[in-house]
Amino acid sequence: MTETPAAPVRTTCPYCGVGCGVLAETAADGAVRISGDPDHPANFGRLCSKGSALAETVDLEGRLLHPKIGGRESGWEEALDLVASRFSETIAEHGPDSVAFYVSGQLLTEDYYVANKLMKGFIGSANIDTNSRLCMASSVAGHKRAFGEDIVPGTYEDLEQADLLILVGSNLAWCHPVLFQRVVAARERRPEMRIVTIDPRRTVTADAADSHLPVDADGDAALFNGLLRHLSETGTLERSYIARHTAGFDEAVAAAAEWTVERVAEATGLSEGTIQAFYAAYASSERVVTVYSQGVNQSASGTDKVNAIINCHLATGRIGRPGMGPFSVTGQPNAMGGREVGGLANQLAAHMDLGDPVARDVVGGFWNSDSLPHGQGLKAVDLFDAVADGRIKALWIMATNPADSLPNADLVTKALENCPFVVVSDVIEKTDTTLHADVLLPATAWGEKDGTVTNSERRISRQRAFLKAPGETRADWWIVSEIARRMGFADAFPYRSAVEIYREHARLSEYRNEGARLFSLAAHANIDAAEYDEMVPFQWPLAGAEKRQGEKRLFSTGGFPTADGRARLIPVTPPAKRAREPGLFRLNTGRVRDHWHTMTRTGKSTRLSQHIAEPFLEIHPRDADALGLDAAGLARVESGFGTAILRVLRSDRVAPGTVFAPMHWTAQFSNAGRIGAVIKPDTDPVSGQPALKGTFARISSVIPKWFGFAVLNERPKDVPGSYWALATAPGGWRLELAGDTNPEDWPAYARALFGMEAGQEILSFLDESSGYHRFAAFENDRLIGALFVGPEPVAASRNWATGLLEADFSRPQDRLLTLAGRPAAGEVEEGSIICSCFSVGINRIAGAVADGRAATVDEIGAVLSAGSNCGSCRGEIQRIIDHARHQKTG
Ligand SMILES: Nc1nc2c(c(=O)[nH]1)N[C@H]1C(S)=C(S)[C@@H](COP(=O)(O)OP(=O)(O)OC[C@H]3O[C@@H](n4cnc5c(=O)[nH]c(N)nc54)[C@H](O)[C@@H]3O)O[C@H]1N2
Ligand SMILES: Nc1nc2c(c(=O)[nH]1)N[C@H]1C(S)=C(S)[C@@H](COP(=O)(O)OP(=O)(O)OC[C@H]3O[C@@H](n4cnc5c(=O)[nH]c(N)nc54)[C@H](O)[C@@H]3O)O[C@H]1N2
Ligand code: SF4
Ligand SMILES: [Mo]
Repeated sequence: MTETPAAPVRTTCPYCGVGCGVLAETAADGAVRISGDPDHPANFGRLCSKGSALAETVDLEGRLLHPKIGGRESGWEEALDLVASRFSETIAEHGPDSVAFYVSGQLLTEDYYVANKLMKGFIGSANIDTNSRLCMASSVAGHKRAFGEDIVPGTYEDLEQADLLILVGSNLAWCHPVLFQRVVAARERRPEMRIVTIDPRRTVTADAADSHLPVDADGDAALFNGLLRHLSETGTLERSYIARHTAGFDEAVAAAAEWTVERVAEATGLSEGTIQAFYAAYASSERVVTVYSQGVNQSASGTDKVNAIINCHLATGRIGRPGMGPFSVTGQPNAMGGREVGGLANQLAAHMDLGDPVARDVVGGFWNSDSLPHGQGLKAVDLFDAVADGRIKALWIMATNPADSLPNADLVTKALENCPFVVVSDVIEKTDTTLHADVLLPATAWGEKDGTVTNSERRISRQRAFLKAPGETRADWWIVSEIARRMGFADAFPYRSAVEIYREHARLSEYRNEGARLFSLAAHANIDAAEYDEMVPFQWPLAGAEKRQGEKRLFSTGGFPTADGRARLIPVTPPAKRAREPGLFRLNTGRVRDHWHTMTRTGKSTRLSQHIAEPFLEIHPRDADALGLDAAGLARVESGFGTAILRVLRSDRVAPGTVFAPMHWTAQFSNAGRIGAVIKPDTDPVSGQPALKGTFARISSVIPKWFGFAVLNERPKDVPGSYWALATAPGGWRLELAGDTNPEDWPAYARALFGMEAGQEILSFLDESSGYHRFAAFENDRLIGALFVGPEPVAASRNWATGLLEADFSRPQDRLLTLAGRPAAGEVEEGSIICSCFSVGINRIAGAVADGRAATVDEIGAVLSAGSNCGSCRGEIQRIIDHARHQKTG
């Protein structure tokens, strides 16, 4: 690693698939400054709340810095030798299919390429699957059925140029915020543009849209089948495109024939008028883009939903032209790169398929190996079943946290416990998955590693290191290559730098590729280290000079990578609607604005942890009343697979009979918030993607003896109680608590929680008759901890209380005030934080509207700064303004 460079380093955000360019500067004292790269074509300088807070996540707190065997630091030699020999022995004894890799769309392309090459090319098994199975598998399968290859035909500009932008199962405002801001800005420039969201839940994205279709869960295939019928009945078809560039039109229309508006209304719960208006808008807008994400993919009918959407674009020829096309937005920063190297268990490499004997011959020839497996490997859910039942005897997990993110996550945890040999490569020492590892391998993290990633629009960008690799951390590709060498495959894994791997990947993309595969990086087949260092973001295909180069859009004039050059329309049979069973709720899961997946990185940022600090269950007030769930009470969610306990959030943004819970909370942050434990492991029959949004669960009220809230200057070692949820806060931690039994000695409980010695001085206010108790302890004019307890959910102001952690307590009278549970008269109580860049809470925003200082989002920005930096909260600010206005007039 070279000296830390002084000039800003151009790199790419490690979070979502928008793939924003980032400028990273490191000051002499090591402080990191992050800003958006104005020259990057994904974001033109913008960053969302997560991207803006990246500097807060690069510290070494909690990092895995040394290889460990059974918890003991072992050094690299011993760890690598052990992993290689255990894998080799297991294969020798039980065959290649007794081992597996489970990898991730958060690996860089170079890391991913070598992992895939080792398993499929040399170990000779296809048992490598990736968390993309949980994320993009249905889109991959749908693309392949329609186009012959896994290709997103369009570009981000299309979303800006569309007259009708349809968002299906996508909470773009929170999950792809910079792309969403580009869309909103485009609509401001072109008011004729319309945004429609299709989501059972009224999201912040739906608030910003021109219309929201609150479709019943999994009504999507019926809705788009009905659209195809409507388009064909009304003659809104592009006959010449259908005739010249597609096959299967008649069959698809025949399958859609029965989907009259009345039937669609039944299947979707939408009114006939709403459906007709949507169909009419689609028919009359030439420029239509349909964006889809996890509400489409993570479903037992996911692949069919994808094809039902694509069918309508093919039938109207609205594909590959400006402002037109189906558009699958990818989740992870390198979901696309992983697909390009073939990381899924049914793929091979460079967009070739394992099932294709020619492809096996091509890739086997290129890798100089005759060990390539013939059949597909196990897909994620099946793979962990095979770990659980002992078929897989050695497992290596890289850059993913399956103990939380897979469905039936308690079974996954058990499988890891029982597996004879588990290796985990991660950047964080303690996760719910690393806890079960026999060997831990420390990887370099974002900011320390070099390589490439591909975003949703086929754009490849560099991630570049700007920090020294700490401790003994090593690049993921280095770790895999070292193991491969030790397993006897040294010739095939000679890599000393990322560029060598990228070059090989580029060469394979063009090897024996006579245009049959659109994925090509041929122009980079001889890229050298200097060119790789200077690489600017580009879109593939990047075939040779005379061939297809950096095309923004594909397929406007056909040219599909199928045997006959035609796309396929796929007949779709929507799933039968499941009748509601009494007592069962449909559990929908997904994301919140400021957290990333299992929170190993965003959970470090106090700014990001303020927006939503606790796992919650969003439930309609009518259902909540029927179940006796009070606001801010606790609810138990049970499915027969597992249980979670979550804070009740009463809200009419979810439909009666349905509930929503975030996917992010793990056992590291809450004792009962792991929603993955509750999820039924149903999968899409075509793609194998789990239906993570459709488990039926029972909900009941949890009535503890006491509720508590605490702020602490240090992370508590052990939290006694039946419920807890922990989040970082400025100057320390905040902790939500509940218990089924009252501690015998409350002051002793508080001391233990604060990490104090028995008998150390503690301020307390005890009211045995009411059960309301308060405690605070200080050291050197600083608060160590404050605890508020009561028989009902604690009303103490959270922001005021967390603010105490950084306050000066040199005056004794201030110490007593901490027991009040709220700010002194005259101080503003923020309420929950909306703008995480400037820590502005809901009460201050509503206050500025109420007293007439601001009436628009921009005016709020002018008076309070809120929403004026990254802009991720602008939708929520608009909602607060609308609500405040409504209250004034109503
Ligand atoms: N803040 C944040 N952003 C992220 C991530 C993150 O962890 N945090 N993760 C990234 C990743 S990996 C991914 S994959 C993306 C995911 O991005 P999105 O797919 O936008 O996010 P989700 O919240 O998983 O789900 C989207 C919506 O699908 C809806 N939905 C559920 N069932 C149905 C249905 O049957 N039909 C329809 N039409 N909609 C339905 C849900 O109500 C939800 O609002 O986000 C990426 N961006
Ligand atoms: N219920 C429910 N479950 C879901 C979803 C849902 O919507 N609902 N969504 C699914 C989707 S779309 C996704 S993508 C998955 C995501 O789920 P996961 O992939 O399990 O989640 P992450 O927290 O992103 O895990 C990444 C891990 O890699 C580590 N890491 C980070 N950088 C590096 C690196 O450079 N090298 C290595 N070796 N490790 C690194 C992190 O510390 C972390 O432990 O969750 C899925 N699970
Ligand atoms: S939208 Fe946000 S999370 Fe996604 S790449 Fe851009 S800055 Fe990162
Ligand atoms: Mo994802």
